[in-house]
Amino acid sequence: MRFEAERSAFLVVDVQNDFCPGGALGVPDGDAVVGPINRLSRHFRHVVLTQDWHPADHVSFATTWKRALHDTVIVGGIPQVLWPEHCIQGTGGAAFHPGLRVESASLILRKGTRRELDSYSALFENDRRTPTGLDGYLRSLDVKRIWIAGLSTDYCVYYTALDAIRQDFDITIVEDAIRGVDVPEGNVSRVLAELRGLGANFVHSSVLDD
Ligand code: VGL
Ligand code: ZN
Repeated sequence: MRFEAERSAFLVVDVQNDFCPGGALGVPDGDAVVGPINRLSRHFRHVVLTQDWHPADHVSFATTWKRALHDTVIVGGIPQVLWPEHCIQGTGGAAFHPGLRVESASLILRKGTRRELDSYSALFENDRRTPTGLDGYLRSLDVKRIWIAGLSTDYCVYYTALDAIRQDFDITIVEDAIRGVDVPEGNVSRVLAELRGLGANFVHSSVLDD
C-alpha cells in the first residue's frame, strides 16, 4: 500500500498498566496490542503516545460520587460514565505497559488531568471543545493522516477517532491493535460500525511489513 510516513502520525492511545489485564480498569486481552503497536511504530516519523492521567479525586471515579460502577452522572451538562479509580497521576497503574516501545515517541500527551472534566479523546476534552493541543501539534507538522491503535476501543480510541475525523484528518484504525471494555455490552461493535460509516479506514498491523 502507498504510505507517506512524513505526513502520517501514529497515535497510540492509553497503553497503560491499568488498562491491561490485572489493572484497575483491565481491558480483556488489552496487552495483546503491544506487539502489533511496536512493530508498526518503526514505520512512522511521528509517534504520539497518550497517557490517561487523573488526579485521585477525579470526576470519572465511582468512588468520588459513591455510586455504582458504570452509572452515568451529569456534570456541567456532560454525561460521565463512572469507572474504578485508574491511571492516578504518578502511579504504576498510570505507567505505560513495560513492553511498549516508548523510545521512538516524539510526544507523550497526558489527558484527563483536570479533576472536573474527563478527556477520552486525545484531541478535545469531554466538553468536545477544550483542546488538548494535539490538533495544533499535528497541524504544525503538516500531518494529514493519523493511524490509531490502543485502549480502549469504545472510549478513548473511539472519541479520538471521532474528533480526528471531525478535524478532517484521514483516519486509519489498526484493527488488531485495539481492544475494548464493551460497556455497555455491544458498545465495541456499535462504535466500530459508526467509525466505518464516517469513513475511517481499517487495516491489519501487517499492512506495512516489508
Ligand atoms: C478510558 C475509561 C476511562 C480509555 C479512559 O482509555 O478508553 N476508558 N478512562
Ligand atoms: Zn480515565
